[in-house]
Amino acid sequence: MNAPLKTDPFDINAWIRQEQMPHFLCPGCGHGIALRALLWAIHDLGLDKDRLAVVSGIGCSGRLSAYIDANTFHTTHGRPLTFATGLKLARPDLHVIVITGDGDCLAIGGNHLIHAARRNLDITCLMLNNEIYGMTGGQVSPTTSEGRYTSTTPAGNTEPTFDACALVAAAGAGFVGRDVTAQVLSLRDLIRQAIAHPGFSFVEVLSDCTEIYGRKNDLGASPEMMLAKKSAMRPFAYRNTVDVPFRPNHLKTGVIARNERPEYGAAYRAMAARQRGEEEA
Ligand SMILES: Cc1ncc(C[n+]2csc(CCOP(=O)(O)OP(=O)(O)O)c2C)c(N)n1
Ligand code: SF4
Repeated sequence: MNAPLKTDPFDINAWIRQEQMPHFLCPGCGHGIALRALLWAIHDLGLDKDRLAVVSGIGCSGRLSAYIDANTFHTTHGRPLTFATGLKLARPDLHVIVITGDGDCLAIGGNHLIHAARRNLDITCLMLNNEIYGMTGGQVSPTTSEGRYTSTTPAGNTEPTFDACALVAAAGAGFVGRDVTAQVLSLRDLIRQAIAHPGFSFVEVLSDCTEIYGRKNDLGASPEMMLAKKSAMRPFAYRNTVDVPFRPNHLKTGVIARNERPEYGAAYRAMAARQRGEEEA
């Protein structure tokens, strides 16, 4: 996708289903900022609403697809990548974007994530990492930081966290990046690059669940939570280096990995054409 970026101003209302307002997010929830960054990136790339499909799972993050004025599919918990895979294979002309949470994507849906990355089908996956199951009352997730309190770790989490970007890069994803909601412009630019990448692209958005995670851990209000993450970042692009754990205080952001590999849909269609005897001489 090499078309020039649009220069007219971004108006979020042009991309929001007004009849779905007011939204259900708690005040200060980072997911709203992530939605803005995504829609801004979509605007800048000049995507056609009729050719855009947004697929989400279940969670506060999963709810976001309902607000987007395009083709949207609010699917089942942990399975948005499977729905998106079928959709993209059947309709390669669509831009398919998945919105998922850390629970949706890495716990119940972890297996699907690994195989989506391995196949390298041209889908963009936006994982909103707020370190908790927000929607269901604050249970521990695979990205909950060690020591943090959740409703299922009342004495503090003792499990190590998943580095989702390292996992997805190792599985072969074409494009992997991470950014934080405190930096909406660089997050927008990263999402733009991810959508433009012809292969499986994965963006981890460091989001905040102010109402449950923030309160349980006495982390302050939304601005304090965002600034704490921002101050723990190393804000420059890392290329193919996923060697250092990103916590504590080592939040790598920007483009983390690129793997130039064949895109699965094109390879699949070429194989199907050969089977039909349409192979080139
Ligand atoms: C098969 C299935 N198991 C469990 C649930 C309950 N459930 C709904 S959302 C959710 C967790 C959501 O957490 P996350 O994906 O991190 O999203 P967040 O709400 O934090 O944005 C769970 C366990 C479900 N809906 N379906
Ligand atoms: S419960 Fe947490 S993740 Fe869900 S809307 Fe509220 S602040 Fe956001």
